[in-house]
Amino acid sequence: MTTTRHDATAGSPAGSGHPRLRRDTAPPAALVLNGAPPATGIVHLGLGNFHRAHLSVYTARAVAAAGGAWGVLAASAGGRAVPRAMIEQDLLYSVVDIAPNTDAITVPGIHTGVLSRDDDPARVVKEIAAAGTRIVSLTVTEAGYTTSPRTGGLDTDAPGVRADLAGAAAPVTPIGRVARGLLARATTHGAPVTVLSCDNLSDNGHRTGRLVRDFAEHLPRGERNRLLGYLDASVSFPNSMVDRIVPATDDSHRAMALERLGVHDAVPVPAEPFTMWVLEDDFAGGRPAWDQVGATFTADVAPYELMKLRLLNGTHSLLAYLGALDGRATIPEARGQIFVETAARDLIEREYLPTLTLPPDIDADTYVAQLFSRWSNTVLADRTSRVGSDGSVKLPQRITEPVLHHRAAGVVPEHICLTVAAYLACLAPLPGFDPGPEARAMVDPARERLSALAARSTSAANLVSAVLHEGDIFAPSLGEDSAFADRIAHHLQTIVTAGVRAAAAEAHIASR
Ligand code: CS2
Repeated sequence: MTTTRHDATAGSPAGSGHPRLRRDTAPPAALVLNGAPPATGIVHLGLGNFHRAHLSVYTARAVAAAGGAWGVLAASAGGRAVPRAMIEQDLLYSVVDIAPNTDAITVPGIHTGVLSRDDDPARVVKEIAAAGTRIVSLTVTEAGYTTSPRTGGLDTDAPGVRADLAGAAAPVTPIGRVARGLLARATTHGAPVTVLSCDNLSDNGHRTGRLVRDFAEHLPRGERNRLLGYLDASVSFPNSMVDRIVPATDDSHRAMALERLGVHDAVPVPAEPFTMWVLEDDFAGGRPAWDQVGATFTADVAPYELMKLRLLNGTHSLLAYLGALDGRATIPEARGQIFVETAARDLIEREYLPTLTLPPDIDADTYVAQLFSRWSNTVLADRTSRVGSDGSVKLPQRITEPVLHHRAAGVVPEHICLTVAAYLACLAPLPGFDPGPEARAMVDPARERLSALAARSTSAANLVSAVLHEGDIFAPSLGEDSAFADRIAHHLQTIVTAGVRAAAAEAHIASR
């Protein structure tokens, strides 16, 4: 991928001739932690841009404010370029706030190590098992949880899960790594630890706990009992809601970082200034003072999670697919089309809000107005192809419960059906239909499967039925509902024959 080439440490156009970002070249005003980071207390899985702009920033600020041995050692699930560049930069990188009239830049300085594919694959298990580790956090995306859409539990048919269960010394799946790391803790010292999911899954902490337990259940009896006993006694899985829009890095962000820092950062992270984190305060091994630096602790995270998953993420999917089909490369361009804005407002007001009980401190109008303004950030230019990627694992999180809610009342949620239809138009184009370059740029673990289903489908109705029954994407309960399937097929057919604007106009009228 081109990003890999541009992420490489050498030869980046923005950096030529400038000193690199390091501890002794970082401008003190940007550096959150001035000294070396504290000892590792957090082992983090997933070194993507979201982690680098969220947990890392909160943790650096919390340690700067209140201390604590909460350095972060992060294992990359992706390419080698980011870990390599961070190593060349004393484990530093910058977070570039991007919005009109902002020139803030932050260098969190909290990492104590980064692991990449080149490192000993057993190392991450050892790090999770280290006595100093008190939190294992995850940003591995929805796809990283190896969940079966049929059962909602661990997908024990997935090849990676099977290999990890078979006792590979170096597990590859995030759940395998966490489970084997916890088993090693149980076997060696048994000190308490928290597993903290920071991904957009409903009930993310408890769900992660369930997946780790499923893994334990499939281990040989001795290991199974040891791990289950340790999970019961000493491991917590708090829920958390995470929020910050963080696009992928390109050369324009390197140029901005250079301008603001005065030194060259090969791997800066662009991010909107907005940031939010709501957590359950259930940390078996203690935690950084995140509460002192803007995170909210509450006994019930669910209302925040569901609000964010539906209003932000669910609507984001609609913006991405309608926008891509209309030839819009970015979310602000998509959101700027009146037909897209109308569909997004209908979806929020008529289909998502009625399924929610908002948290007591949130005013719906204010929250929604803020979303539209965040989606209008033209300088951030978040891409429709980023948000539209991995729909097969994102959409079930965003739409399943709302669909069941409306179907129980005999209502067909038009704009959720439109979202699914637009997703299928992008990822499973029927023979002869070209969804355009933005749709083609979307990546999805189900792309091949969906293309095969599309290739043998003779109509939109045929394809929708195949996806709902054999696609292994949506919960079986959605496949049994013919009214839901018919409406998706209707919108898909309209998109293919008359275009996405016509389909959105129909959805608008039908939902009145
Ligand atoms: C987006 C999220 O990728 C997506 O589907 O909806 O990455 C979104 O930008 C973040 O959840 C914002 O917190």
